[in-house]
Amino acid sequence: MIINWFPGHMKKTLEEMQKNAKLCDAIIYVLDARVPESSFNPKIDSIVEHKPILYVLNKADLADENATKKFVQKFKDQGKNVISLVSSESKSKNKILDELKKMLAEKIEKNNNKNINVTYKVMVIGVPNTGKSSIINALASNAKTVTGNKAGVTKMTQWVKMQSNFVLLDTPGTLWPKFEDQNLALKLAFVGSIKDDVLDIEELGFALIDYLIKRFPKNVVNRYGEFDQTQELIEIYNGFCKNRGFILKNKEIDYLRAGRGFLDDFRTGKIGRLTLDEI
Ligand SMILES: Nc1nc2c(ncn2[C@@H]2O[C@H](COP(=O)(O)OP(=O)(O)OP(=O)(O)O)[C@@H](O)[C@H]2O)c(=O)[nH]1
Ligand SMILES: [Mg+2]
Repeated sequence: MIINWFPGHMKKTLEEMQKNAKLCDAIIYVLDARVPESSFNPKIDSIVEHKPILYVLNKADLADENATKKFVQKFKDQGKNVISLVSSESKSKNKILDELKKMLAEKIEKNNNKNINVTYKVMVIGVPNTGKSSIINALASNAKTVTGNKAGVTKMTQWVKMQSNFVLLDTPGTLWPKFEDQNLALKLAFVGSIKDDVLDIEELGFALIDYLIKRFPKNVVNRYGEFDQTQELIEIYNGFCKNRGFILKNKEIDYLRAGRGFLDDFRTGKIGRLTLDEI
């Protein structure tokens, strides 16, 4: 399976982002804490490089706590403004606001001294499904954006007001035209940043179990039972499918349901809090 997903709306969004970046005072770059480096979009980096950027490692509740701490430290060592977050937690709002105010302190002070009441524009960007709209909703005063547990929910850019002197620009998740590194693409597919409709779910589920057995064998055993390492992978996989009841009426394995089931288990944290990028 070769993974690529770069529909027309992403190209358009990247062009719009380029224009909006010029108008914005700051950027919130939402990364997935399970893939903090794989969820960097090389196309975005060049668009926003001259702006103050707050990197948010969102979905920290699904990632390995220790790995998140290390990634946050690594980014800080690179001179980045960075926080980790669970968008639905009530403390998240102030955590982001405090950082934005710190980043824009000079500008805010200048404007306050001149007695000018300025509204600061912040563009929220990132690959699909990292929680951009959820974060905006956590920050917004009333107007809400649509969120959903699949990639490609936000279709258009949209300004949303905040209580403080900030407006936020929600943007659709964007990827890039070609994944040179298919292992990286797989990780993005596992966390749900690539629309499932463009993927072969049967194959993806199998690839996920293959990956997890190699990286996190203990978590796999805890969730799906002991397995014999000397067996062929397909035998092990079939065993897990049977353990989880992914069986058709004719007693054959239901590979589609299995693929969906294993992916869902991973994405909802049932296999454990796992960070896929290595640190
Ligand atoms: N576990 C967990 N789920 C989250 C968190 N933040 C968002 N989600 C869920 O992740 C899914 C995607 O959230 P969205 O806010 O729609 O993501 P998005 O980045 O706007 O997605 P696109 O618009 O498709 O690019 C939704 O099901 C959210 O409920 C978080 O901190 N933890
Ligand atoms: Mg969205």
